[in-house]
Amino acid sequence: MDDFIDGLPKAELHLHIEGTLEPELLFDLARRNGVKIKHDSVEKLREAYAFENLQSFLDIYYEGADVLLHEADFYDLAMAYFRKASSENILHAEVFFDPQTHTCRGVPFKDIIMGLTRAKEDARKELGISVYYIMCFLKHLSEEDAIATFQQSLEFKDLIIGVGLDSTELGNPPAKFQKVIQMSHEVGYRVVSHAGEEGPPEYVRDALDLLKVERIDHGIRSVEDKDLLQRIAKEKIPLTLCPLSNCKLCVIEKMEDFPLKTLLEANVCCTINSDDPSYFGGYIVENYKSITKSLNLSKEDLQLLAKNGFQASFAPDADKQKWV
Ligand code: ES4
Ligand code: ZN
Repeated sequence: MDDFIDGLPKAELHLHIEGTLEPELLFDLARRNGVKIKHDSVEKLREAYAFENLQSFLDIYYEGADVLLHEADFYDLAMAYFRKASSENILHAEVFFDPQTHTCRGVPFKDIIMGLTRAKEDARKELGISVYYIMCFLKHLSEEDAIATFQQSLEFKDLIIGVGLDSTELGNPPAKFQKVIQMSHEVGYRVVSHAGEEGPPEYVRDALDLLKVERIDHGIRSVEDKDLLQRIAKEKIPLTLCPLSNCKLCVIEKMEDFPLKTLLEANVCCTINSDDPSYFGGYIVENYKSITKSLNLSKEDLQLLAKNGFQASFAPDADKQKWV
């Protein structure tokens, strides 16, 4: 089964590039940029990766991102991920980045997007992977801040396929970002949002009704609401699920509780993804292997999940036909 998973052509639709920052690269960049870090070794830093909930993770994750300062840092970060992704037989990746995490420290938007774009082009040439970037607005910041970020992005609109919403969910409902998401639709950005990770099913419903999102990132708490589940299936709204993430952030108690079977039985388009692999103990292959073992999945289940990844992507139909 492990060989089957390794060999399966896969798409990655839910991955935060800042969440691929491995401790080794973090220390290299800290040295290169003269940034001080709290932990004094790679091992000590890894030991700190024990989380109680989403917020306890986010605090450490934003601290880690402090080492990213220059165009070359974003290039190195993304290139390291694309090499890893290619080694796991990922053919297409739609990658989140959080500009506000960096612009608030004085990093120019241009340096972020140019470093990422140079990596995307090299990944296509050297590894044959196709990559899109999705810019996320941080939910714990104000909508005004998101609008300012949206404005900054317009100069680079052709380099960004769409927008998403991530970071602290509880207390930051979809309604808070209605204006900036409306503006995003108007300029032709595709729209996705994290919802129903820690937040209730109502947040998923509001993401659909108020924000008109095309995909829901996580969305597992939708299983608590039968009508919502039926709607997600009927409207073919894909969920980008991240099993190891949900375990590490205590959204579920153990992998056996991951509600994949309930979702599949309700005919929901499920995809498997890695979220923040450096922090959650594994990349996409580990996510597939973990659910396969805990939920006793068949090869047919795995084939469906991998195919859904391509179908739910923003790639043109011609590319999808090539992949599935
Ligand atoms: C995230 Cl797991 C998760 N949830 C929400 N926002 C995020 N940003 C990075 N990882
Ligand atoms: Zn995420």
